[in-house]
Amino acid sequence: MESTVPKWWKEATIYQIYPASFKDSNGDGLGDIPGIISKLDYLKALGVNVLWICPFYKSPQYDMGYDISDYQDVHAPYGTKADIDALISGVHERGMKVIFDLVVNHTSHEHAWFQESRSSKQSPKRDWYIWKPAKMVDGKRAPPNNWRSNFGGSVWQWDEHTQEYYLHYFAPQQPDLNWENPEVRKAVYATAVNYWLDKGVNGFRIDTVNMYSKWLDFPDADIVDPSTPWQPADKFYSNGPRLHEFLKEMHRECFGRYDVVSIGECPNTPNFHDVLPFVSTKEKELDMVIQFDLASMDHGGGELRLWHRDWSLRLFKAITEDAQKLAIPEHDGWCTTYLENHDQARSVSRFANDDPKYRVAGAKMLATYLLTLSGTPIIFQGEELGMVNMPPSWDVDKEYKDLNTIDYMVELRRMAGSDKGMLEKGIYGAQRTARDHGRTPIQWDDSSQAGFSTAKDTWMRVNDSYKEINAATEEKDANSVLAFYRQLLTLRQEYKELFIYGMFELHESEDDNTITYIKRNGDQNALVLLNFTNQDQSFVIPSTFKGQPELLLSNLPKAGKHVLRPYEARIYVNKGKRVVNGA
Ligand code: TEU
Repeated sequence: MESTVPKWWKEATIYQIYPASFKDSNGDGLGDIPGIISKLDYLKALGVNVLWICPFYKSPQYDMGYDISDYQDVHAPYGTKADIDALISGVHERGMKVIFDLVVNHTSHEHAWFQESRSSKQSPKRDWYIWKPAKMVDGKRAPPNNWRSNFGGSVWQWDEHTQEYYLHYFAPQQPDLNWENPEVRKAVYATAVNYWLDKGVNGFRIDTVNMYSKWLDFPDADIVDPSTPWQPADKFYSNGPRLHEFLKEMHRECFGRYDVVSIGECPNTPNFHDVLPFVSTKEKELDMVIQFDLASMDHGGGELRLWHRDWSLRLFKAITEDAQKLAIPEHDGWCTTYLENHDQARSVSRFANDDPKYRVAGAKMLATYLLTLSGTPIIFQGEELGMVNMPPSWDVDKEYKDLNTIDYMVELRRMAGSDKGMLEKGIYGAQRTARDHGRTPIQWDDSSQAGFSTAKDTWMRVNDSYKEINAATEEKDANSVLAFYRQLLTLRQEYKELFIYGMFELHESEDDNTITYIKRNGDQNALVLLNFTNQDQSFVIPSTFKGQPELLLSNLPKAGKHVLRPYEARIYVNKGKRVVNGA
């Protein structure tokens, strides 16, 4: 086999929508479903073909909808069930597809299943969640083990009513379902998955998909921070003993019965060989996964995960090469490529440069990376405008709304005590990497509230940059980040045999400043050159490039001969040799 098997979801470019911040249609300061519908033509014109809608379901919103209390109902401030139907048909009428977010590792504590489960130890649904008696330590009640939850504190929450602890990998308002119980799995498939697939939804992005199967002996984690009882337990949260069995069953009962896409979010799984079984076609589990290696490269690990650390371009390249391997024919899998999502800071601020002098070139350079790789790219809302992080002048305690950041600040203050240096370092970490940065309202124009809302106050403050960075201004500018995304998205489809199905060949893996790769398919090839620095960088055309290089696209005018200017990106192809439909 010369090339991997074509599929619609391989040719997809996904655009991720975070409903709270996309577009407010009724002036309450919060985005909503009619707001999304009003922008479908904008998305069609952008050139993306699949929309991923983050949770819009009924939820008390402790974690922005990742705490669902009814899988079939809609969070009222976002709209109605009829609005969701209109969204699905509006997307389909425009020839695009739509996927939803599937959050079934946990429910909200307000979900009827949990309400019933916590009502008594005899409840028929008691076993639908994970309950454990207290451990007695020195005559005092203690949780069953020392695991720290993803948002800080213990993963165990004491329940007064029935005098037991329940498990929550995330917030206490997000109790983990007991996937060991076949009734739970059946109920999940019917109510959360197939209900929507029957309505014509084209698939799911699946939240924390590798956390379903638990290590039921719940061993204590190693103590890395003696100042707290709660220790990082990342290696225990994920990839439990029955995970692959559960995913095969979900494929059989759900995804395999429809022509849909399944994209699993897969934290704590850095190793290519561990990822392959999830996505290898013959395993019949998932179509692709969202890995975390790039996304967490500049995050501190351990007890304070928002802590900022330096990242290196060498590692960036090695991670890219590893993911691209999943898509080669002998592995028969597929991968995703993304630089942003609702859990991440803005990529131009993280990986390029958000100084106004370099922002446009930097955002276009990253776009070139995102849209020339094999695997399905995911563009996060606002990334196509080159949106940037919240400014450092904003008060972390006032303007950051994410429970993860709020919990982090509590823990930071506890750890820092009177150590001002540590406090400042911790705040700097939030300013670099907090999830809030991706959640500010989309900047549609330069009117007040950036055209996102007519409300006086929006749920999160609009980024100060909106006068300069906004869709309306960029629409009028042929050299804008938005215009460049449109061009690239057109080229990705036009040259799909290279950018989607071509084989990835990394060059200069040891270079700390630039990324160089060839995408190859038979006699055709494209060379991609990316300068990640604010300095000129020289380059050579790799000797394995076949034919005469012709410049296909560059993010800066008048490309010089052997030098890439700051944040310059170029794509060369051997046009003469082009075979149309060579995929
Ligand atoms: O995120 C899962 C996840 O492991 C991280 O990306 C998460 O942001 C981090 O652990 C926080 O410290 C998913 C969702 O994308 C995220 O928004 C939810 O908060 C989380 O699951 C729980 O549903």
